[in-house]
Amino acid sequence: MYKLYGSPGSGSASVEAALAEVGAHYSVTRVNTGEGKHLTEDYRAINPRQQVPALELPDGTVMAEGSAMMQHLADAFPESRLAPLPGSSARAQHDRWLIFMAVNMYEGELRKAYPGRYSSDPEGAQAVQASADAYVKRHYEILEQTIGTGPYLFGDAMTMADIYLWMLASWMDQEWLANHCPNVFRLASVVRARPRLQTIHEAHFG
Ligand SMILES: N[C@@H](CCC(=O)N[C@@H](CS)C(=O)NCC(=O)O)C(=O)O
Repeated sequence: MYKLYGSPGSGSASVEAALAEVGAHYSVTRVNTGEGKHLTEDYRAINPRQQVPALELPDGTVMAEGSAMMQHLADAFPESRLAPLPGSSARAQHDRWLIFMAVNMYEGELRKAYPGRYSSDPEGAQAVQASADAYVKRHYEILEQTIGTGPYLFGDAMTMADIYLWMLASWMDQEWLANHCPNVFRLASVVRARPRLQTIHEAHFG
């Protein structure tokens, strides 16, 4: 049994969706970051960065970093075919784009969400947010060129990278996305419509 620590609308959405898609037995423990529930000593013992998601594996070990969880779940449930085989060049491309999203786009979203952490100037929040917004959008435009005819990043087969992109895309201004990145917009809509993901989408992003 997997135990996911997550918060509505947060980076735990992609891991919850991945757990559902692979057919894992899992539970979700809500650590509502909007209410500061991640700032307790009990939660620090689970994730020293006091962030969600955190994932307890069936053997009781705990991991952080959502993108690593996605890779782990793909490998732990190979029959779900949610990532190419480890060691293949297709897998190298899959991991490349998954990490591209995690270290650039998700990271940029954090600068938009927590600008005070990125400037010692109390007046600096708006500038941090504006440059982060441009940074995130530049990476969406790179991804947009990569998708091609789709419907997924790698053609007909959905992978963990698509689930991750659905989550990130749900954080974006939908009008901007539809106008500037129609391939990403379409991909996210296709992922959202998958039977196992519809209720998860509703619960996280309404
Ligand atoms: N690098 C981490 C980032 C996790 C993260 O920043 N989570 C946010 C929610 S989306 C969080 O817990 N925010 C609360 C905080 O940082 O105080 C990952 O990819 O999993």
